[in-house]
Amino acid sequence: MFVDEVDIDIAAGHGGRGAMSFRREKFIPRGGPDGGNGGPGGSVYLVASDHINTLVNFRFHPEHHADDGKPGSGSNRTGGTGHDLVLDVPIGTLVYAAEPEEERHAPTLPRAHEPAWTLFADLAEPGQRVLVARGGKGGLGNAFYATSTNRAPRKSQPGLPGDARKLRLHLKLLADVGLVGYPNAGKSTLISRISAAKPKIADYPFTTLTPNLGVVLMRDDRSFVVADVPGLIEGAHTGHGLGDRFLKHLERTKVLIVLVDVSGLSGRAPADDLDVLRRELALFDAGLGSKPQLVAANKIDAATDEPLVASLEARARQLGLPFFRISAVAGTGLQPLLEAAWTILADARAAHKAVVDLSATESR
Ligand SMILES: Nc1nc2c(ncn2[C@@H]2O[C@H](COP(=O)(O)OP(=O)(O)OP(=O)(O)O)[C@@H](O)[C@H]2O)c(=O)[nH]1
Ligand SMILES: [Mg+2]
Repeated sequence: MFVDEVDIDIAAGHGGRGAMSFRREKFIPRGGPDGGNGGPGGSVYLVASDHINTLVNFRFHPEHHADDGKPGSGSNRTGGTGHDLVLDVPIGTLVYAAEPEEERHAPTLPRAHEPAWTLFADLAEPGQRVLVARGGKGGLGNAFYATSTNRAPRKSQPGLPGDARKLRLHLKLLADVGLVGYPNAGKSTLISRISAAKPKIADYPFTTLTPNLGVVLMRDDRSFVVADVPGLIEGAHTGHGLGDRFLKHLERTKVLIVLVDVSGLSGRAPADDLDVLRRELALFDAGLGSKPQLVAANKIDAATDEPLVASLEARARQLGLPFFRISAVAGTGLQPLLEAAWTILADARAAHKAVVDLSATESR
């Protein structure tokens, strides 16, 4: 199972201080107490959003704070409320809260470093929202303490701290983009180049025996999940090679990158490889065969036979498939490929969102 997991620290805002103040006006010699209450601190919420699909941004920003409440002031003015903090998380995020660590009095006992985690929320539905840290109450101003016997109380409260806690966010990853290709085409090299995944890479076929997932980060906070699956060969749908049982990992993807080795070292014609791969996909599952495909001619750094590359390109064009020349090892040509994958992905997400929104309106 592939999971994205991240620990974060969140803190709600501190309540504002209650004011200590007395009315001062001309002709009213001893005005009564008029210190207002402090405003409450902002709270922290998590919301399931279909705009993001990984937790990776939390890795870079693991601490989050809502605003503090404003202090009260004279003339019985209550302080302003601190702004709430709303954090978007992907749909499907499980939220665990750390149990407060027990105090251990015996100094010889080591402290438990790993806190106990309890499930706090399961954000399965789009828009689902959960309060994870409540803002602190504002302190009472001195106006509150006035009584018939104490008309000039010199007492106010400082406001209470907001909740602060550690959360563990846990998300089961689903691949957005699938890498398919013959064994040894460079799929694992590519995923290691575009994500933090560290799969085994070697110069022989069937190096990858189980799928690898990696998170690809692009500028402007864009991210997607890519899956590297074991190599496919002709007849995979009848069990040849490692067969097609890994292809089910690609069923939920929105776009496939078909990686074809153009170094010439495989001894096969790249254009034929493309046909075989597409046929195996279609024979496995019609849905998989009809997903958008991008053709990537890999090992372009080692390609010595240009007509071989050109014939692959011609075949891709004939099929109406976008074509990219890349070197997974050298990292060349990768940006246009990733941007093209992103565009298809973003369109698919927007279309999905439109359907969800429509069904929400209809059921109203
Ligand atoms: N020259 C060159 N070699 C590459 C390139 N990409 C991958 N290779 C080499 O090709 C070999 C196979 O790479 P892998 O990434 O393991 O290939 P794979 O598609 O994952 O292979 P399987 O897991 O067996 O299906 C390794 O020796 C890589 O170093 C490239 O762009 N240029
Ligand atoms: Mg591999």
